[in-house]
Amino acid sequence: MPFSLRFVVPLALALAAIAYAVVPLVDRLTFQWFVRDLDARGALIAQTAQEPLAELMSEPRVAKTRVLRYFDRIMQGERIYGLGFCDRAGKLVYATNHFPQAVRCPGANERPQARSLVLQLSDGPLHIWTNPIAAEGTAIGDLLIVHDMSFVERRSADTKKYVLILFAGIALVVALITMLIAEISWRGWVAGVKALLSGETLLRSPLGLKATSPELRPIARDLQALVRDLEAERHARDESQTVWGPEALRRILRQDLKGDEIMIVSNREPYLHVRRKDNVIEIQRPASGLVTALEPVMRACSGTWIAHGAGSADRDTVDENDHVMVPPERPSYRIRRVWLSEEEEKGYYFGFANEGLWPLCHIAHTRPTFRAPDWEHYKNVNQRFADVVVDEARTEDPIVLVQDYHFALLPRMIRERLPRATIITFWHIPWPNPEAFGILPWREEILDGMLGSSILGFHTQFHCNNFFDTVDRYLEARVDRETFSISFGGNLTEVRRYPISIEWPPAALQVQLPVADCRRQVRERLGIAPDVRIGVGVDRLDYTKGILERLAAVERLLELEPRWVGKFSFVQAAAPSRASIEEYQNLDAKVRALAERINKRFGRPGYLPIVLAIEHHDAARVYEIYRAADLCYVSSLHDGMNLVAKEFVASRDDEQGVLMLSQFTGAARELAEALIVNPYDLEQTAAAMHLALTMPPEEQRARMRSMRHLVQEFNVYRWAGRMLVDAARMRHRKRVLARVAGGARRAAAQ
Ligand code: ADQ
Repeated sequence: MPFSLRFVVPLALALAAIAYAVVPLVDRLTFQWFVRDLDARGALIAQTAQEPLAELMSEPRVAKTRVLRYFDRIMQGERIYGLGFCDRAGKLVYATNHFPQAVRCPGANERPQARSLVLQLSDGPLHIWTNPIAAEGTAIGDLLIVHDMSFVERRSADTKKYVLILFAGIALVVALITMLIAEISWRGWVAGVKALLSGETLLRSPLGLKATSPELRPIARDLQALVRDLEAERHARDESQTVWGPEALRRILRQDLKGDEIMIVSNREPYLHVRRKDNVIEIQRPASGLVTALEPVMRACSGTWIAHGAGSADRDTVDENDHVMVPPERPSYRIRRVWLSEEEEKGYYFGFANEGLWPLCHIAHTRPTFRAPDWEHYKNVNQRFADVVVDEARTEDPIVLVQDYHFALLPRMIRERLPRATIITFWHIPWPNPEAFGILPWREEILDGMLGSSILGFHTQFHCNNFFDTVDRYLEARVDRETFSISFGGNLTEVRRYPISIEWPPAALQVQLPVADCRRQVRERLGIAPDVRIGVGVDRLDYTKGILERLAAVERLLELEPRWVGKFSFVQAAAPSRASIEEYQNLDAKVRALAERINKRFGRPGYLPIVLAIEHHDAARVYEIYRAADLCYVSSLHDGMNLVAKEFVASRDDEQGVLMLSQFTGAARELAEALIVNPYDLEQTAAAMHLALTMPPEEQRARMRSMRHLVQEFNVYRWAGRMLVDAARMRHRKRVLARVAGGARRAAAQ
């Protein structure tokens, strides 16, 4: 049955039944009204006729003709059928012409009283009003007033007709209004479900019924809560039972994402082709946690990794579509290289990303520099990458993993071209508070760009909360801290915490010698005597890492505890980074100068308190340094996570060594057994260094064991896996709701 008839047919039947019941009732009522009306008229006529009749009747010889003339006068103008007068003996003594025979006088014994009677005759009903007439207080007879009631029948038939017409009219109007409301409600419902499917209105109402009647909302809420509960339950069960490794990622791809297309966008590529001086092309793999985490995903799904082609031989190794298959030993996925001119790289990467957004997001007291031309480059490069994503996408709804602050605008740009894509953006650095972020001249654009994402990830809940506050402050968006989501411009973004980690077991650990050998080798290489204890710091040479504060803490230790002079050296391995930026050049100079000053002050022949190794080391060498250390100090002034802390823990399979960790790192929220310090507080950090150097081996073991357990369990595969599972959950929910909406639509059309 068509949708609208479902409302109209029962309505019409109900109204017909009511009309059927109402018409006889109306008929009876109108008849009674007329009878009462005629009674009143009869009484009035009788009252008027009382005196003249009494007078006429009191004459000794009543002249019949006078009585009848009087009767005729009464009948004029009134709808009276006949008049008669009965004497007390019950005999009709005077009657007008046509006075019906059937009308009888009251009996002689009846008490004189006014009354009415309806007589049903063959040619219609008659109303008879009998009214006693008195002369000087004595009843002398009864006046009979007969009204023809056939007009009542005619009027009753008319009334029936009008009642039926009225009901038909009401039925029509109600049906039209019902159909109209049903149509509007239905459209609203469909729009609501559609909005839900796009994920937009999760925040507006549970099922996103922004244009829908509120009655449907509880159903929507229940449906959504059910889907969410089932997902959460399965999710929690799966996550706790999973052994997180590359195989777990492959299983998620196979089972949950079932061959969905996956793309990664990052500034850095997972493999660079570099031309050596001897003209041989070499493949380099940047030591980055991100590559470690995402490569198994790419290998398993044969996806596409889009990145800036920065290697000197990158152009020589791609095909005509700028693709190169990797990994070289067993090609299973492709890199799509994006070429940037020197000017573009300067503006987008060094300029806006690293001189603007990087210091903006890190509270390290280095002022950001914002230049309009850099911003233009940033926008253009983001647009270039968006074009490439669209160009590479083989499906309408790929999963796109956007990495880091280089691509804040990209999610929105992709969303505009591929509205059904699942875009997961991960922000690897901190998110500042709204005041700090507010100085960015293009803050709304950056937030808008990021909110094109389906899921936006940060390392800590603190950064998520800062992001919520910032959006709340600067955009007209709906922020829901209960469901951790933001609704903006018709798009819903879930904001989630995904603490990044390292692979477990780390590949670099497989090639390590025993700890004692590592210590010996490092000492030999760096010229540190066997009886000198070793502290290490491993970082990119970046002002956010607190390297100056770290060296100053060593100096303070040597001042406060002179017994460590000659007995403690701090090795600072620092990989040069972003060296074309002035701030980084200054830092390099400052670090070298400070180390030199401390070494001059406390150094002696054969002993340097600070040993600088400012160069890039391969991962095996970094792990060797970790294993040689008595303590590792991570002193970041602000850090999204900090993988060095986790690498140090992972490297110590001997369960020895102490981690000193800045409270301003994301890692400090997970590695509670580290010595958590404020890197700005030199007294405190010097004291912690002393504590670390004197910590009994059992305590070191207990702390290290607990941290190792945590890093093992919360490794980088879990980080990537949780994002993929959330993407799968989101896609699954959309499909379920699409099916529900489709089912409802089909049911309505039947
Ligand atoms: P980074 O700022 O680069 O990362 P971090 O997490 O510490 O900081 O990672 C540094 C990596 O570089 C480590 O893997 C380390 O081994 C390596 N490294 C450091 N010094 C090196 C050297 N001299 N030679 C060779 N390798 C060296 C950003 C954010 C972090 C976040 C990561 C991952 O700033 O907060 O943890 O992304 O999301």
